[in-house]
Amino acid sequence: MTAAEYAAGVRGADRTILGRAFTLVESRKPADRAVAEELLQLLSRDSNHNAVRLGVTGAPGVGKSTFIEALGKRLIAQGHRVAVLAVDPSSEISGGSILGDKTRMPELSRSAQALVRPSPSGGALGGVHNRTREAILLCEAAGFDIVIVETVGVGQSETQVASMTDCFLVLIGPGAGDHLQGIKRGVIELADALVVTKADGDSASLAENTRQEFAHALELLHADRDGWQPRVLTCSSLEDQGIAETWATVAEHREFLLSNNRLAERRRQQRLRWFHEVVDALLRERFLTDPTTAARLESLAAQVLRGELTPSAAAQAALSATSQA
Ligand SMILES: Nc1nc2c(ncn2[C@@H]2O[C@H](COP(=O)(O)OP(=O)(O)OP(=O)(O)O)[C@@H](O)[C@H]2O)c(=O)[nH]1
Ligand SMILES: [Mg+2]
Repeated sequence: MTAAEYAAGVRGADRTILGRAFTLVESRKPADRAVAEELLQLLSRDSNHNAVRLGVTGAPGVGKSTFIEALGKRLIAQGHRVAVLAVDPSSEISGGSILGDKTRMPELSRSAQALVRPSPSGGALGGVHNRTREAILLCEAAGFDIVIVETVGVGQSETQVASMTDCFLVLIGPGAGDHLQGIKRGVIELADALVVTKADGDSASLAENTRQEFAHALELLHADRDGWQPRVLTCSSLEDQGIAETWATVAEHREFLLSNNRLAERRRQQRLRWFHEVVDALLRERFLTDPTTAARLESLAAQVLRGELTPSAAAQAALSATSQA
């Protein structure tokens, strides 16, 4: 299939072609990459980039998928088309998947107005480059007006997801305030809103306490991003409480970003970061896949192990050997 044929299918929201387009942009084969770049170039020229790009992160089991299912159902009932991309950083770390079938969002997965897709992260070389941004563009071109990126709080994945979305939600469990120090400060600083999950049954009052603790902690942090004061809410995805309020906060945040062109500026900066990340990934790829480099790295590593060279001297030697090549 040519890039133009892919583009037509994606624009027409043809599920089969859309699925193949996702596979295409994830492919590492040089021939696929060429078609993928042409496709992305075609789509970026004309497609609708006004979709709400929402990032959702939180510790394993905090309730991300259940929350997205509840929110997504509400949004499609209002006439939206919702795409969910689940980034699995464990594929980078373990080579396997810890999300497994836990990305299940049964109703959204069945709905014609929604799309749920796992998005691989990292690569064979352990690089940070993934194809989630490309997947977001495909979803937008296919007419999804809300794109939700779910990631579990492992490794660098939250920072990456925050750098490709307009609004970043951090979900926290009831009682998480007891280990406030244990929650990565950097992640809290990225949050446009914190949502305490499972505010129901026996956990309802604990969730409210946690909300207050985090609201207080945010005040102390003076954590505002471009003048936006992050909100702290509670929700119960099982009882459909606080979901509408959370969406109202996302909408309010969007209005805020649209005023003074902040959304456009944020996306400009994201495109620049994207460019630098790809340059970085390509350099690594080119360097590490070169066969002579591989042999050279192996012998330098042996010298480091024997204590004959310091790690940094060996690294310098590895790089200077390539630049001479
Ligand atoms: N009581 C209660 N339980 C919930 C709620 N939301 C999720 N859960 C439960 O919490 C568990 C984990 O929910 P998930 O939605 O799979 O959590 P997750 O954050 O997506 O998990 P990972 O993808 O594995 O990181 C499940 O047993 C859910 O039923 C809620 O609002 N109230
Ligand atoms: Mg999940």
